[in-house]
Amino acid sequence: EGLSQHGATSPRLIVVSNRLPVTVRKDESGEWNFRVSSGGLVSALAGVKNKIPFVWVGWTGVEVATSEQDEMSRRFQEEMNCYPVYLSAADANLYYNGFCNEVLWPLFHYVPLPIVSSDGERKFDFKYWDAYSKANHRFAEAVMQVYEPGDLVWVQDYHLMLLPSLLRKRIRDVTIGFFLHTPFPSSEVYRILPVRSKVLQGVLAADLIGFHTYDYARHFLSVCTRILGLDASPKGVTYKDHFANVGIFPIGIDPNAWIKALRSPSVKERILELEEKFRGKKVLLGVDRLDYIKGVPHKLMAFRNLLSNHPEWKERVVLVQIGVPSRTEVDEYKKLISQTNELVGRINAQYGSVEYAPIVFINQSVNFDDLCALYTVADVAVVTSIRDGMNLVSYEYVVCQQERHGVLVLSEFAGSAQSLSSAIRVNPWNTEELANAMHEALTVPERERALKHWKLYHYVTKHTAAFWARSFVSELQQIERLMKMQDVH
Ligand code: GDG
Repeated sequence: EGLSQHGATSPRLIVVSNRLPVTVRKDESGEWNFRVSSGGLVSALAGVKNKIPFVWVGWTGVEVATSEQDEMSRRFQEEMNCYPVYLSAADANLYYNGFCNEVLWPLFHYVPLPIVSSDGERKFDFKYWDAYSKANHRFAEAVMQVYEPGDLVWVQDYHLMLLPSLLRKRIRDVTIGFFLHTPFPSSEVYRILPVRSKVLQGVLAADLIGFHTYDYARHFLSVCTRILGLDASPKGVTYKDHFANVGIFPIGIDPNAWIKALRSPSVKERILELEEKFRGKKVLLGVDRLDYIKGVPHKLMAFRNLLSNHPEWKERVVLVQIGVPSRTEVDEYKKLISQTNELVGRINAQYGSVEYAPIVFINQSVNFDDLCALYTVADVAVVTSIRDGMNLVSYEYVVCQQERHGVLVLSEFAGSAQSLSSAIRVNPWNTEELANAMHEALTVPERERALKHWKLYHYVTKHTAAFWARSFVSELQQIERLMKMQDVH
């Protein structure tokens, strides 16, 4: 146990994701600064650390001159166990903004490609595809630099769908896992993708393909049958003599990080300040990256209906909406910022007064303490995604509501709606229904709130990020063992 077949070192988990969990920036003196970020994947992997050591491969997020790369790689490796992938700014733009975020992201969230883009050109640009393929090759080369026989490779998300096959070509018996953090769409939407077969074939070289929900897995399997004509069973798909297992691994959060923060003096102080600020008012809260999949305009319009249908709420309810800037180089996201600002302005102008602005829109990221405090003081959290792989905000709100038992309004199009059945579930496209749900949420009696909360809390604290990572990695290890046994025979 603990020794790889080659005896020297124990096998590691090589995690590959688009970005490393580190923000790299050049300071004024020209020195590179590294700041480790505390993303969801980081806390998830903390849950497997004592099971298997891991290293991380990913893009730096910035262009680094060739002359500086060796030194940077050395620092990454020594300080953080990370192996950077370098991309030129031009390639990164076509790969990341282009193929990932203008093609795959919208399509996987049921937003089909526009017939013509704003500059009158065809939307699907093969330059994007070439850059995507080139970037995936770069990641494959980076993994090859790190890989030692016996290591497991775990590829994350839609940015790297060709990577499993590129690795398989280089190392025949490598064990590869792939996890998709977004939804996987129905075959009728997926088939729009001009390079649909190539993308599928890329992923199918993995040994285990994981999704958040049963529906995403089901869509994937039927796409394999309908587009590639493959035999699929609920367990997986065979493609060219290789069996790709398919599994469902719903991600979660690290509840303890939030529970601990809620006990800290700085968060407690922030809670008191916010309570004072919102005294006499109910608080609805939205926390989203400013992405069109989050349905922020849908939420604002429903909130407007709440104010017009229920004038009694005037001056007595506030919607605090965090909209963290995201992918601001992509046209659709630029449009969304101005639409959101305009809608907020109009609603505040129509329903506000000298003392009262019904919507507080924060178009910035807030710090962790503030976020904890906001989750705590909010009477209702409103998640209105038009599609969302899972949606961790809904979970975070639940763990911060242990004392107050706030109510969660949750879109049925978020993956988390599959498990959080005690939320008030809504169709965000039905503005009137969403407005009614907000009203209902604001008026649920305490006994009912406590019961609903208890059920939600139970789920969120059990299905954690660490549990997700552990389940995926143990399944992958089991598959590896089975494969080795078959090789022996
Ligand atoms: C993708 C999928 C899937 C937000 N604002 C602030 C802030 N946040 C943090 C939240 C939460 C995270 O960002 C957002 O996570 P979500 O899961 O809600 O959404 P995506 O970013 O779209 O993530 C999603 C996820 O991958 C995991 O598989 O669930 O469906 O789309 O943790 O707390 N954090 C801070 N300030 C903010 O202003 N500090």
